Amino acid sequence: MADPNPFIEMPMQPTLKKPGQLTNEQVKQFFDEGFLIVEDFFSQEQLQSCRNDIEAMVDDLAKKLYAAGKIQDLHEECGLFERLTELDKEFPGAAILLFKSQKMSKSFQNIWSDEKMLNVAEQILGPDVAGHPVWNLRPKIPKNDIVIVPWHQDAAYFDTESYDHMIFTAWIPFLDTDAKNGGMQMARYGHRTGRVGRHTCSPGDTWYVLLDEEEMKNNLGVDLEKDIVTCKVPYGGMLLFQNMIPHRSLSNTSNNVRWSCDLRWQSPNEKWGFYDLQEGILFRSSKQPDLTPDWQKYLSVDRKVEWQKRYCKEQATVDDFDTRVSGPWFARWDIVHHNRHTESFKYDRK
Ligand SMILES: O=C(O)CCC(=O)C(=O)O
Repeated sequence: MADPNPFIEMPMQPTLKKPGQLTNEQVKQFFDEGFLIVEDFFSQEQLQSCRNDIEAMVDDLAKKLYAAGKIQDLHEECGLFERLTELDKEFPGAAILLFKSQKMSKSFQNIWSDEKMLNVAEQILGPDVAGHPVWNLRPKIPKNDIVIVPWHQDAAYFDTESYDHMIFTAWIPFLDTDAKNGGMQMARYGHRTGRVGRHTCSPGDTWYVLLDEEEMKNNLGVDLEKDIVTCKVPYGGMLLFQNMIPHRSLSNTSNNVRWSCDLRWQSPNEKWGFYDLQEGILFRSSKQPDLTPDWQKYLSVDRKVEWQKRYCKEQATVDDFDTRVSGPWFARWDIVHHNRHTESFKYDRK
């Protein structure tokens, strides 16, 4: 008998629901369509703490740029949704520096290991749940091509050893999101084959991989007329999606920075698929009901520093203001468009 397809087979659901758990219909939709929008999930306090931490990160960056003489104004009068845009006008690439230097602060640790969130993770993964090492805080500044993430499957960024199991993401916005402010689009049912389509690198002036629409149609069975769904995800909610579902983010035509984070989980019994850069963190174990996550171990590795060290030519790792990004995915897919990011790539796999 063929192995069950982990991307479409819904695991047994608990009869007694734990706090925050999804209805069986919602879980079914997640497995059927490859994604699910969940509204009113996080508390105002949880999200406000994240917003405060993001403000502190932007403030740190502004002070660094100012101290180095890269900007003439700290733009302290601007709020969370404007300040980074102003910094980026004075120092193009400030948003990339923020993306490269982000640290997982306490408020982000809290939502990653949130009780309700892990209860949902159990519905998707079973009783053993780990945080996957790939997470991002995304500063999507307005009208800037560098923060438009093109069609891709998350699996394309990971090592092939991760292709046989579910890694799911919660994409959590820090404001209401829609088609106008750089919200997300999903290619419904594109996960069902369990295949990873052929991606290429790297469109425009970006470091992203790209999945062609023809490839989505011909290899992954996406109906481009019917199955492209623009997701409105309100503040307080989240978009759940899988590592095999093709998705992208749209252009931000608003005047606000679209802040969001993407956090991931998988079974700790599977490979991380993160090129041995960093392991995940165990959150729930059927064998250790009183488990406490080992944050010290997890936080002892800064994956973005590690991957820049390993995959970026020397100059890019020594300059704090270098806005190039390089990563292992450049070795995985054909580079059909060269730019400063692909040129900074060094192949030095351990
Ligand atoms: O937030 C975005 O703009 C893109 C997010 C994304 O593609 C991802 O989390 O895989």
